[in-house]
Amino acid sequence: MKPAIRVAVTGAAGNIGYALLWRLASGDCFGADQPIILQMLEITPALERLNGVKMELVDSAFPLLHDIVCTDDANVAFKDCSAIFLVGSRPRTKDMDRSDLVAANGPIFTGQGNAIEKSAKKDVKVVVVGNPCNTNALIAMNNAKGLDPRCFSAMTRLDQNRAHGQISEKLGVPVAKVSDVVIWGNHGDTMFPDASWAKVDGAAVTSKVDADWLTGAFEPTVATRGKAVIVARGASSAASAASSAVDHMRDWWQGSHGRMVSMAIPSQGWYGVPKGLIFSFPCICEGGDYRVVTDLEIDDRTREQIARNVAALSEERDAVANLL
Ligand code: NAX
Repeated sequence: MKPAIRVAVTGAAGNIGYALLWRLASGDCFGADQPIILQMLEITPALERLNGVKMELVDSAFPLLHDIVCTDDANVAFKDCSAIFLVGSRPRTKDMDRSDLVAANGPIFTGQGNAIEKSAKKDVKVVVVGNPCNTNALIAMNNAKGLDPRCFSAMTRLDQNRAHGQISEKLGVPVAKVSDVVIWGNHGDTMFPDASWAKVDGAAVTSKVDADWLTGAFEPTVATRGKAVIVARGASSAASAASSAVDHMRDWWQGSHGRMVSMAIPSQGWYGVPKGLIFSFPCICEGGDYRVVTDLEIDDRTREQIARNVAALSEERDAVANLL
């Protein structure tokens, strides 16, 4: 058995946390031979709820779960961590627009960025789930300047999984046969699900569906799926978000086996995206690292969609300039 690694989850007493922790503890993310120590962070008023979550984890008797830490101190939560899921943030309420959300959550991620730099392992892998996740990751990364920026990422995997799910339903094939939809940009209204390179059982998806379906149904359905889930369920996506966070980290940790996976990561200028923006690109994961697939020949429409996302993310970045 390998030595246990430390894994932190923030907002661990929340809805996504409740689905995520069990998947981590069961070995779905880091492997069936990799024990973990879960280090769970919450705000002080939620510590009692967090203790209830810990009790249930203990009661689940996971062989791979070697210890559990509950804390309201980010430095304790991130101490010696190899992987961190930044889920906790203030949810958007009806009276808030996106800029209010950015303003409310920004300060959380300055403190957590500092604490990650101070306390986590130098090669830690961080995925930000809490919204607005691209900009929250940008803030955390900029407040941990002693770490490699490649330690930081934000989650667009739920958007990619939603896209694969739509194609699977449309073509009546198991979702495992669908691959390589690319999510470009922001996990937000401008996000662009691009099926140009998507495959179903090795064949191009574009050869199996009408172009009109892609632009008229697929793209808007994927882009508005979060809202549709809220309307139908009366609550925001939680289990699917947790599952996608596991997919994101699992592939980064264990490799994506040649499949393109979408990860929002600090741009190095790929596809004309300004350096440093946290932007979703097609990536291939291998050997505990990712590389961006940089040679896709994109058309004018995709170029426009990328530019829209650059504009939206640049605006968010400017709104938090004082936190960077
Ligand atoms: P919940 O409100 O159920 O849970 C959030 C938890 O975070 C709460 O327990 C709260 O006490 C805690 N928290 C707040 N501030 C904290 C801080 N400073 N440190 C530690 N913990 C803190 O929300 P949940 O449904 O779990 O969603 C969490 C976040 O994920 C939200 O920001 C949500 O918008 C975002 N999502 C992101 C998605 C993505 O694809 N990137 C999709 C799902 C989800 O909407």
